[in-house]
Amino acid sequence: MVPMVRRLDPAPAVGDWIAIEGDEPVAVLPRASLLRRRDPGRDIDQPLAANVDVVFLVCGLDRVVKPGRIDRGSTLARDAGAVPIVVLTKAALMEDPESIAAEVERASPGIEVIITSAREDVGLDALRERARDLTVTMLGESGAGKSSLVNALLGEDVAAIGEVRHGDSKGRHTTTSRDMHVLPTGGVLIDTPGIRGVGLWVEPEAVAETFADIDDLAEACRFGDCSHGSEPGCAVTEAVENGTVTPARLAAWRGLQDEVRASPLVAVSYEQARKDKELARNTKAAQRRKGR
Ligand SMILES: Nc1nc2c(ncn2[C@@H]2O[C@H](COP(=O)(O)OP(=O)(O)OP(=O)(O)O)[C@@H](O)[C@H]2O)c(=O)[nH]1
Ligand SMILES: [Mg+2]
Ligand SMILES: [Zn+2]
Repeated sequence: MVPMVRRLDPAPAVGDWIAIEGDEPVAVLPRASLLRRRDPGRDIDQPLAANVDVVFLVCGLDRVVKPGRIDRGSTLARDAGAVPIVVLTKAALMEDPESIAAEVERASPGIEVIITSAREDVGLDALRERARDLTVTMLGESGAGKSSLVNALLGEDVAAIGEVRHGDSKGRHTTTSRDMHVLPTGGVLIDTPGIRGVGLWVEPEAVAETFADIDDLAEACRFGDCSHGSEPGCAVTEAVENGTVTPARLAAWRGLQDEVRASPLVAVSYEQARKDKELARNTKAAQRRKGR
């Protein structure tokens, strides 16, 4: 470990590569991607991990698996150019984990779901396969079983495991820092503290990728600016009517779209685009004047 004696800009996040001179960190190397969420307290982004290829969205089967959480996590991952994979944990506690997996696949089409149990060694090889030679980070509530997976995948107890509360299965925020572990089977696994909410700080494109099933349909609407309400020739409403898209899925898509469009990041991008345009206009005008 190299101590951060000098303040670096940007501040390094887990997963960053740092240039070192002597034994002093001097720069954060350019990032391929940054997984981030909206800071719970302020209108800025909070980096979660850099250079991530895959995000395991870890959900404990000892509590209700919420499609909304999966869509949000998936959108964060897509924004960072990473592939989201739903990892259902503690399978042995459930009578029929496959039915939950099928429900998740129905509610969020296009996402892979892996059923695991750290204790009974279920699904661990599938996780190792997805992680091979890649950087993987885990996202999930406290008590979901992230650190237990880390230990099971590594085959040794490196991460502390916490108890969950009886009754609601809530965790106690056992993991408090973001730690990297190199897997003996190849790849790097980042354990993270449990997070309750995932506020989105993403480009609208990330929502479109998460909801690719609907987004692709929308291309076929008769009107380019179709609001998928009562317009004739709307491919989205048609898909809801014939059952290809569930009303819940459509509502989830609209909800995240509205949220992202109203977010400060998009406001900043629009403002920047406006300024860029204005600058381009002024530059052109100046060039024309000079040419006269
Ligand atoms: N029965 C069973 N319990 C499990 C399994 N995996 C994890 N648990 C239990 O779930 C609880 C929480 O596990 P952790 O691995 O600490 O959860 P975490 O997601 O790392 O939680 P935070 O660090 O607080 O975010 C512990 O009591 C574990 O023993 C499993 O496969 N089977
Ligand atoms: Mg943990
Ligand atoms: Zn439409």
